[in-house]
Amino acid sequence: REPYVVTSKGHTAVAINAAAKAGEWIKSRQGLVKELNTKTSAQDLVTEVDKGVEQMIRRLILTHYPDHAILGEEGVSPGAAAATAALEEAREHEYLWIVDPVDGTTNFVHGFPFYCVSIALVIRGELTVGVIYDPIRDEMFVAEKGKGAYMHGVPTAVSTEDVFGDSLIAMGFPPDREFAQPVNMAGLQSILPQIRGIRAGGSAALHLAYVAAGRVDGYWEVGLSPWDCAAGVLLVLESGGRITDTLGRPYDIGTRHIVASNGHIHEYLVSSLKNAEATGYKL
Ligand code: 2AM
Ligand code: CA
Ligand code: CA
Ligand code: CA
Repeated sequence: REPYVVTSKGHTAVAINAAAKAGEWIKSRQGLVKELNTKTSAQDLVTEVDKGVEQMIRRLILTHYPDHAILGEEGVSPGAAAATAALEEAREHEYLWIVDPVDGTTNFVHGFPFYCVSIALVIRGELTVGVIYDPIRDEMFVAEKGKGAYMHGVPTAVSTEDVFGDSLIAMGFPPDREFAQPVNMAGLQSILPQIRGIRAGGSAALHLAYVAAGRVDGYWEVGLSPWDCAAGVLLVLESGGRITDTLGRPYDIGTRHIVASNGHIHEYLVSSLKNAEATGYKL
């Protein structure tokens, strides 16, 4: 395929260019990681690539918009509490960029080719731009509030599937096992028997992009942070889909437990998760 050509302007162009440059760098470093460290647990990984790429994206954004705020995963202390506190501070800013330099670090480390760069812009509390770039497939997903969502200039649309039994659903297993594992096991037990299949690729952002593009019919995951979801949420909404938390309540930038779908099968997912022995977690 031809390289992605930036036809957008302003904020969106800056986000696309940053995601493209970051993605190229990440791909060039696959298999060459020098510093592999852990954060909250042995499953929660970070490399010099995550940190370096985040710095690069910061520089690119600040070159254009020196007074904008940037909330990036690797600029925040590990763990859910620190993420929530950082968001509370960050959301005061009029222009807030939310950056996940590598979404799918475990995949990147293992050479499993399913990871992406995720960049969102929130203006006065409203999700305005969302860009997700998959450097392996060279797929650039772009959403602009009120203007739709595109992949390489072609509009993306959620699937039209309205039969839960014929649905392909994605989910995620975040590394915080103590918290997420009981929820995931119960959710899986409730949902898998009702549907066509489950996929768990290990990148929250890319799964959201796949809901937007109609490649899966729905997706759920608990224990996420703003940088995992923000860009993908706008992609899904601008592609005609629906986003709530796992109890069916409206999405907010601080929502950690997320359900995304084409809209048609949304209630099946939410009610299955409610029915699961999955209600022990705090929203
Ligand atoms: P990451 O690769 O950017 O860290 C996998 O199910 C998803 O969970 C990925 O999107 C991954 O993002 C995210 N994730 C990674 N560490 C996490 C953590 N400590 N808590 C919650 N989610 C995490
Ligand atoms: Ca991480
Ligand atoms: Ca992430
Ligand atoms: Ca990350």
